[in-house]
Amino acid sequence: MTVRIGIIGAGIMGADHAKIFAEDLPGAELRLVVDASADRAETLARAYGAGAGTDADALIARADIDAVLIASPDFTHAPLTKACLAAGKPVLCEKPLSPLSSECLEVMAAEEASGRQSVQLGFMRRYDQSYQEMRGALRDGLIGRAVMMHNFHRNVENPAADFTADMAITNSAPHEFDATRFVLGTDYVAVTAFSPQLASGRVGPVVMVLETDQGQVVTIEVNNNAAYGYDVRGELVGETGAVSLSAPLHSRIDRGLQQVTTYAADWRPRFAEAYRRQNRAFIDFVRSGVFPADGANAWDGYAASVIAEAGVTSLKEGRRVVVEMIAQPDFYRKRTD
Ligand code: ISE
Repeated sequence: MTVRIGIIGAGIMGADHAKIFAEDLPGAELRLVVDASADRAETLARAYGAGAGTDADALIARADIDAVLIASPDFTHAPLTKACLAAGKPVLCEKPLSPLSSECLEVMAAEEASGRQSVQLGFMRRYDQSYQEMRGALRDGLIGRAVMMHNFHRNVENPAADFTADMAITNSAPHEFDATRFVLGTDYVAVTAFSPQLASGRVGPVVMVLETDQGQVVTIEVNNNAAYGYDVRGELVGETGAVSLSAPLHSRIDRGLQQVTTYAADWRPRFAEAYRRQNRAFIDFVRSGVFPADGANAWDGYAASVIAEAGVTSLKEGRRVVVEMIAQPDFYRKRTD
């Protein structure tokens, strides 16, 4: 069965997903692209011979659309995901599920009421080989019990003129909130956030110290104005060893008594294979109805959103904030038990 995909949002990520579905996944067909801008939708759709439009609800309702990819602005994610649930369409939603944990709970309630899981969340780092190997090393006992995990997430410059330190926590850091939960298999109980100021007046880095329910400490630096390149690093420290992420490197220049490697300008080259694997898992999910073993679900989206809210409060109020999550519903446990 060929899975006919409709994409909502023709921005950077919509375009990236369109390319993956149209060119890299033989089991998928890109059928329709919609965007608030008709021009943008048409330009993207034309590149892959798909249809174009501006109406997301019409896309979700169309009988010749089997599954939906949401890559529109963050605040639209939860309402559109709920519309997909109401229409019985499997959906891969870009992160975050919502900047508001209350909206994530609404999505979870709607999904549970539908009786089956159909929401996959775009935390693609779960499909990155380096995070997978880090998690594997921990599970295989190669480094003993996990004690700390350090994370660095640096962008060249913040993506939009209205970008704020809060958004570093609600839009960028959710990747780390989720990847660390995925690697450690634990949840968070508290977060303390700091933000050193930049002389340039640009949005400064946000540094968070998080505590897990297993007594581990996790540090996360999100620097959206690092200037020099896209750079994601991480190290998991165990009681008998440590494992670091290693970004794929295809070449290195040696000349003039120097060794030079390059950085990408943004996250797409670094995580290209992870996006492909994630989307392939989504297509398999649509066909089989079996939620992908490594995929992020709405519960994971809720967890990231609760941590982000606590982080924003901590930054604003200059204090350690307790992370309070509801008990994990059985519905979302089935996948791992
Ligand atoms: C951006 O919002 C993303 O979603 C990317 O995946 C991330 O790597 C980037 O740093 C964020 O700013």
